Amino acid sequence: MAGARVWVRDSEEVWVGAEVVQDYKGNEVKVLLEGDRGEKTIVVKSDTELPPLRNPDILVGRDDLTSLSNLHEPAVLYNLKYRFLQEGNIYTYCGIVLVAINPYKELDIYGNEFIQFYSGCNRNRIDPHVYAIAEEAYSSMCKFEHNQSIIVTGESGAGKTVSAKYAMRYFATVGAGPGESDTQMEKKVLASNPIMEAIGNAKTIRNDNSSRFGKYIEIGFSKKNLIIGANMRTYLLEKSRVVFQAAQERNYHIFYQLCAAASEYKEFMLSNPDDFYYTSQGESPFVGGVDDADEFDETRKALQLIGVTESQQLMVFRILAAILHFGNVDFLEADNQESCKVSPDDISLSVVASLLGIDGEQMQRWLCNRKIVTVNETMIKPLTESQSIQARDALAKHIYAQTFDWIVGKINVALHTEATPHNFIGVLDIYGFEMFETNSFEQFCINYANEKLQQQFTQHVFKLEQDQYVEEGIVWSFIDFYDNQPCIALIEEKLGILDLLDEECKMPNGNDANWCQKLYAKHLEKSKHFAKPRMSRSAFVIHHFADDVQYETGGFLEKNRDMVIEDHLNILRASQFEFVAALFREDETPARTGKQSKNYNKPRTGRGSVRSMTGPPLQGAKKQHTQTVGSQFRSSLTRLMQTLNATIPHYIRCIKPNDEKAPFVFEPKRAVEQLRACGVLETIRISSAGYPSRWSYPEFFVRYRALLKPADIDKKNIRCSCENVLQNYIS
Ligand code: AOV
Ligand code: MG
Repeated sequence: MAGARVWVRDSEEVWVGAEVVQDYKGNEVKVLLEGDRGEKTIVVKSDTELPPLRNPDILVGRDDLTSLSNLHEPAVLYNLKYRFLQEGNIYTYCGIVLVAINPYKELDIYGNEFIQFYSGCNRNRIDPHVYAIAEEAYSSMCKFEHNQSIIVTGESGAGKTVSAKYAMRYFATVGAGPGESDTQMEKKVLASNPIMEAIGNAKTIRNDNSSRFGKYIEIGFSKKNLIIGANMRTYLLEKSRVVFQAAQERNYHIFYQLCAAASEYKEFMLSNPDDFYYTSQGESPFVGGVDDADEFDETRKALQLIGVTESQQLMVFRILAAILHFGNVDFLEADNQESCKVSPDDISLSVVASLLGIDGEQMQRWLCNRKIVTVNETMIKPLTESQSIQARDALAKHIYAQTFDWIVGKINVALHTEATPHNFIGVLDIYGFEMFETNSFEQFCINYANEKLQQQFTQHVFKLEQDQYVEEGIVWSFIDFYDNQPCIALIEEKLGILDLLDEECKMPNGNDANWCQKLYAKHLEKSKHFAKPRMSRSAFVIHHFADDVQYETGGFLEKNRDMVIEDHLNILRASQFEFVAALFREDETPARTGKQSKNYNKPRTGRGSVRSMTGPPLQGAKKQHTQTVGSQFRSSLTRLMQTLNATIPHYIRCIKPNDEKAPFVFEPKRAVEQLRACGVLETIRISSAGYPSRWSYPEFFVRYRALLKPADIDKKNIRCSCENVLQNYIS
């Protein structure tokens, strides 16, 4: 074995190249490491096992990882790194998956000429690209008349939203009718992006433009494969961000955009984001390289394009400005600390009242008191200062969520088509797996969604593999693959985490601590995906497919209940502005999210009980949603999986190569973590456990014909010639 080129584990580089210099001694192999690293003795499991073998140089830089002869983690990592650093290629295939490494640099590979180039091309003949995947989906739709989806995954900041936007741009271009179309449908489809980013994206420590909601947009095509409409479903907006931001983070972009245009809207009395509690907590009001005023212009243009009139825009901005002022409402605690009132010298509430056209006195009253209705009487109970702050924040979140939903509804109306699309291509862009210092309900839901997508992916790949074997008549028994069903079961099944959370929410004295104890009692040592952190009695750990995440239970119940006080809503419903009043009337909820019809989601514009993820219905004195946020999310994910499973999926796996957002820097440790987590290596494991090489007869013939004597070559029967090669050389 001396001379064999192998890969050896390394604490920094993960894997380094080496050459075997000495044969086995027991289970030890001596190797010479590349790059002046010297010699090293490594231990292998048995004297028949080699360290992973390196591929011949001719294969380095292959654009499809599954075409590598030696298919394993070091080969994959090296190949991706080589393409990324040496060739500046961010895209590589791994079988059916497109791996995209975030370059953190504008690349000149997305212009219209590239779209034209990829259009109509078979992916095997051209460089991997998000446009190639989009083309594959488009042509597959045209050919098979089947719905498709593009599923983009990857951790926060990996490049999902960027990839999804390019995919949408591709469809908008190839699916546009000839000449200038009257409806400008494709322009409207694209205009939805800046709007949704303004109201649903924010700066986090992981990503300056982090999506804080999930989105599945179905682009509908006619029989002639031209775009005729679209429909968007959104998933669980992170509402808590409206009232709270961690250090270095921001609220939703739209608030800063609005502040940047303060001078245009004098009546809103806006100023610097630093002046508002809701936009200053992160102490980081700017995003590098972003001009909020310019972005705001783009947001407004896009709103105009999808048909939000200027007066409607003004109302939306008015409401958003009111939210900022609302966050500045201060309370004065009474001496006995049992009640409070709005500070008399604080004008914020009166600004809110005038902006929203509501009764400020009433609002003041119901911010500081609560009505308690019993069988016999109705009592008024004063609230403490912290309860009043909580009530204020809950209402601010609700107002934002209703506005968000109204805009989503408007977009859906604009994208709606009377004709039923012949087929659709769905593009899924959700929030990526994330883990912060402190993780709460939001991270729990986000990571749960990613867990579901991961499962959808492995099941699909697994099934494809199996189908291919059946088709080729190859007999073999299947290997195990990492199945994350037990983790999903822990979260969503009966007496699982969400179920116990809902139970606790129903209890009159339910609280986070009790729920946490119940989780320990039920799942500790019973589920291998559940653990209790050593130093805490108020947190739990889930072993996710991507990583272990510790969740703090504080706040889960409140976020899951998501209650708004009925008296507050009544004040808003009595607004002098019909726009505001309608936003909070139950029966006028505009077209919403999370619903689907059998084939294509017609936007719902009429009245009815369409409820959104972000603004569910309310009932009773202190209204409780018929469904908790967690169980709504669970149902909407189930529906999403059903939709995805009924389409032909195309996967894009985004990789974040470094945490510094540095252009073309590849940290092998970070990359390998994600490759392991996102299923790329799992796919490879499935492939290489079966038959790792897939060659067509012509490909095989071209590569190995040199080994044949002319007499063995039968050009009319390539298959037979291939068999001759094998017969001659494999004994
Ligand atoms: P995400 O969607 O995966 O994160 P984004 O798509 O927002 O991540 O990408 C983060 C940033 O990386 C972008 O704002 C760009 O600056 C850069 N980037 C990503 N892809 C490219 C590309 N192809 N070319 C150039 N720059 C790119 V999150 O929504 O946080 O889960 O929740
Ligand atoms: Mg995103």
